[in-house]
Amino acid sequence: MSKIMDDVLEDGDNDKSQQQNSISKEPTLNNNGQPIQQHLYKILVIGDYAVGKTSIIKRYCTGVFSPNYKLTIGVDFAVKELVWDEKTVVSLQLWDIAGHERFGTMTRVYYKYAIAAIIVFDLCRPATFEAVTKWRDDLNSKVVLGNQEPIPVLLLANKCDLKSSVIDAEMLDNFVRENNFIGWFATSAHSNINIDESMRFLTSKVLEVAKTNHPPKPEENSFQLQSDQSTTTSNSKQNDKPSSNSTTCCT
Ligand SMILES: Nc1nc2c(ncn2[C@@H]2O[C@H](COP(=O)(O)OP(=O)(O)OP(=O)(O)O)[C@@H](O)[C@H]2O)c(=O)[nH]1
Ligand SMILES: [Mg+2]
Repeated sequence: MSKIMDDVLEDGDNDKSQQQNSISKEPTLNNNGQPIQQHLYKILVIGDYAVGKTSIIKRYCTGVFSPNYKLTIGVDFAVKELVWDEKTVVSLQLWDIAGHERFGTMTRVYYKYAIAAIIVFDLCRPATFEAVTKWRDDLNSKVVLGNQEPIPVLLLANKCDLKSSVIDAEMLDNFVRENNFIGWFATSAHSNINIDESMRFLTSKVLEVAKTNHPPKPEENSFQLQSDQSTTTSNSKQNDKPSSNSTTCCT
């Protein structure tokens, strides 16, 4: 078991669960001699099995897509480092929670310290959309921001590359509004549609939340991740260009 899981499990259910995991590391200086703030945020990626959570994370972090389905067991991690602007570097810890975990007892432990979440469904499997509210309710019952508000959640309608996918934009607009999601994107991990765009949008919301939500001190909430998924760095301005066949989004 990884060190992070040891730490999380040891921590149990104490009141630190109210804290978020935005930390600032030692400031370094940019080329203009200005301090660079480095932030670390824990983001959950949840939704039914086989909707494409792992594929989205892999596409975002490594640029790779695999057509083979290898189900996630328990939880996996990946970290993406974004040069947000000349004074800000953001590391997103993406927690890839197995779809089979919804009824598992571990989700409360996995959700701790998260500052935001992504719920993914499969545009070709209506049942996975019906499960979205259940994932959302489960999330809200297990993690909240420091001010007791729900954490921001983005909805991803994945596999929009498939001919059998059905996108009802008006319905999704209404759904996210009524259910308090921060927005939705039609995505394809396969064809790299709206992956960078959706993550960038989520990051902007996370930065807003972190500003107003009194992030805890680093020593209270510092994680070391150990995962088979590599950490990657990108410059948000360079790498978050719209995909060539960008499709619907609503924020
Ligand atoms: N066509 C298409 N296939 C996709 C897309 N995203 C994922 N897949 C395929 O869908 C299957 C499931 O993808 P995963 O990423 O493993 O799904 P998951 O949500 O992580 O599943 P669990 O780990 O079981 O919770 C795999 O065969 C992927 O290749 C997509 O955008 N388009
Ligand atoms: Mg998976």
